[in-house]
Amino acid sequence: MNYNRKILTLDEFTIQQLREIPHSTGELSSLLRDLGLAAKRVNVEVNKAGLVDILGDAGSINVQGEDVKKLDLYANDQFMGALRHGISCAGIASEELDDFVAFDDVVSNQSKYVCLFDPLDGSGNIDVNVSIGTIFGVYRRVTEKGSPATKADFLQQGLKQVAAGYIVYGSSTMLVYATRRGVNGFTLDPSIGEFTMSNPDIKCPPDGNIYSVNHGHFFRYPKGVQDYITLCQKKEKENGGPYTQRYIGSMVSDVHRNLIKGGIFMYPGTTNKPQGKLRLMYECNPFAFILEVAGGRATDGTRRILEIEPTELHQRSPMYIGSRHMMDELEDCL
Ligand code: P6P
Repeated sequence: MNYNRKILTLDEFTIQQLREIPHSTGELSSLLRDLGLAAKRVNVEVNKAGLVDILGDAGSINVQGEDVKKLDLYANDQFMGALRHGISCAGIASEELDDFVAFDDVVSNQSKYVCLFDPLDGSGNIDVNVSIGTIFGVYRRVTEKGSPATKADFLQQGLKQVAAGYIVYGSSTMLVYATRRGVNGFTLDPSIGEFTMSNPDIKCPPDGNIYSVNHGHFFRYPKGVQDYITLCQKKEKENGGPYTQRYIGSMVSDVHRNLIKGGIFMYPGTTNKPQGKLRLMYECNPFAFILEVAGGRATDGTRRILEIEPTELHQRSPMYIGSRHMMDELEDCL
């Protein structure tokens, strides 16, 4: 009997999950709550980003006499700080930091997990009020507990993720995360300051008619990609209606929309950048994990994203991700 539990908050949900898994230590639930706390703090700053210009640009002193930080760095500090002061994370790697950070204190060295994240992806869109997001992936450390985390704990295949998710700071602020048990979405309710469940058990529609790609690079894409884009422009879907092109230029928003409605997102390699732009460890792997749990697929054009053996923290990868039937169509062209 759920007493007085009309809408589960993120904390209530993670604790409910914890109760359903015997012998669970609760560390993953605790880590997800830490991420939710950081997300709420970042959300406050993102929502007033437009005002910063009035109060002074990044690097200046605001009316409270505080240093105004670039939002990317502010977000990085919030996520790193929340995880460092929690009980579940031995260290982090971030798009904003050259190398990983092992927290190296008694509690953190006993922690089971490490976290990789892009603290504020698409931050160039802030100035024009376009949605942006945070992307994260969580791995069980592979080195012995009791010692500081090492690079080996971070350079793991995406398959090894125990959880992955994102926060989209958009018309509403949503936190979506996946474990092997499913994908669930939570919307921030400002009236209580909690993420509350809004999209239980998200499944990616097996087909769709939305394709997301930057057409400006068309003539620098591989021929197979050009052929697939042309197919989308010419073909009528069996379920009726043409394809439609939607590209926000913010990966979290584009992939979130396609996850919910069905569709395909492509960031291919080009003649001048064969590995594309997106980062494997904290952009491609988390979304690939989420989409596969939701029934979609994600490849680099030849391999499953989650099977790529990483060699560098910041390595890039071409990325094709979305509804499985659309991914099949793309692969026929590739
Ligand atoms: P382009 C944002 O900078 C980002 O990393 C992703 O969020 C987004 O999908 C991509 O770059 C957009 O890149 O080259 O199309 O502007």
